[in-house]
Amino acid sequence: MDRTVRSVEALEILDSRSMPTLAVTVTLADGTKARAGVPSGASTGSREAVELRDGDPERYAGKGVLRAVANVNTEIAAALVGHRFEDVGEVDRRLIALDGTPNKARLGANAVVGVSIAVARAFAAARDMELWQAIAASEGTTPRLPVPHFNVLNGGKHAPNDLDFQEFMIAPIGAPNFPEAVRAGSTVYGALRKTLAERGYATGLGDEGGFAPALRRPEDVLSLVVHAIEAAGYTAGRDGVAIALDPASSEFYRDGLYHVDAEALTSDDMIDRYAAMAENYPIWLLEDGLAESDWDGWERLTARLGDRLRLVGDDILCTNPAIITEAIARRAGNAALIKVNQIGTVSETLEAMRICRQAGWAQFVSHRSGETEDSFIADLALGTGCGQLKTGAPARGERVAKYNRLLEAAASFPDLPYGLN
Ligand code: 2PG
Ligand code: MG
Repeated sequence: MDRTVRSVEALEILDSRSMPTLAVTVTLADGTKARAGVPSGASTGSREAVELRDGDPERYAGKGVLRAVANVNTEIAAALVGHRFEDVGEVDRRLIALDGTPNKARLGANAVVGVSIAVARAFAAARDMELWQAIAASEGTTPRLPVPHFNVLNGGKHAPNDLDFQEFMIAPIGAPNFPEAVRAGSTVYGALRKTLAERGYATGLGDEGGFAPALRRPEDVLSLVVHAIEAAGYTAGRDGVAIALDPASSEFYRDGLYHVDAEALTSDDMIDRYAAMAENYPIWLLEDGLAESDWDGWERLTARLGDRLRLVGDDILCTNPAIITEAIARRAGNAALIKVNQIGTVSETLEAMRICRQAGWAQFVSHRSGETEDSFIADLALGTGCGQLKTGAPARGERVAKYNRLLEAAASFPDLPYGLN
């Protein structure tokens, strides 16, 4: 195969929230063509790589991405076209150097990540490999179908209700295989819809496809989700379907206090509250339980609950290898959320995951609340064998695109193992 780049082209498309984003197409000299759609978050970490938006109030309320598109079609294309590259890492290093900032603010992380993903896909296709196979080959990892974490109830910035916690996920850890995990997710989702309707709650959806009823207390939601799991015929817990939470607490942390349902709580109050929740409900994972700036709180949370719960850092870590290294040293959490656009290139994402693996930290591959039909993260989770993926409800095209990609892999490669790692 010839890894010479023939063309790199971007255009402005829409994401699942009706906001502009980029589609990038990369063509290699041998004619191989690959495309990428760029995701976009709403509850973003302050140290994330920077999305470039036009700021022109006349178009999409300033959210247009024509400058990022132009950066791909001019500067980035000029730096890549006609050049032959060894691997995605070499392309990514070229992009990082061309950008010249520590957070991809000049060219835009949305421009850079679209090119990086399209290149990774093109290089795999040119080798006649599935993308996940190419990732596994480059990382020396064993592919594994991840436990899907379906976000069935939305709050926070992802829904117009008064629920402060952002995500209530169901994780069929006990399912015998990936297709059965998807069936469990869909069945519990249906049971939850019925439960909500029976109790007079609306069943409209939030940004990630979960229901967005007018509930406020996180414990009330947990009771409903447990009820739905059991009504669907599953065991609530790690043997069957467990619960994972992403409160996205940076969003309700103000002046050193966590504002949850009209209460103002200290870090230690929050830790007590989580300990009680873990006691009373089958919760196995807590993401962003404390805020991105509350490092001392994270250390205490980990000392208290790290043996019982997977404590995943999202906003606090931003998929950033340097910050993850610091958190490992400080024992702040025991797992990292992995979002490609938070750091901005495929190879830096793989580096973040490598650092976690070496430290015995789990990695939780994630979508963004604004998505396209791009299914890169399904291949990333499968190829690295990290064992867990969250990509929203078992509903809506941009969410099921990822689950369906894994159903196809499970059908084509029946020997792939399934489950947590
Ligand atoms: C999160 C994500 C994805 P957003 O907080 O984990 O669920 O949300 O993309 O809005 O940052
Ligand atoms: Mg999060």
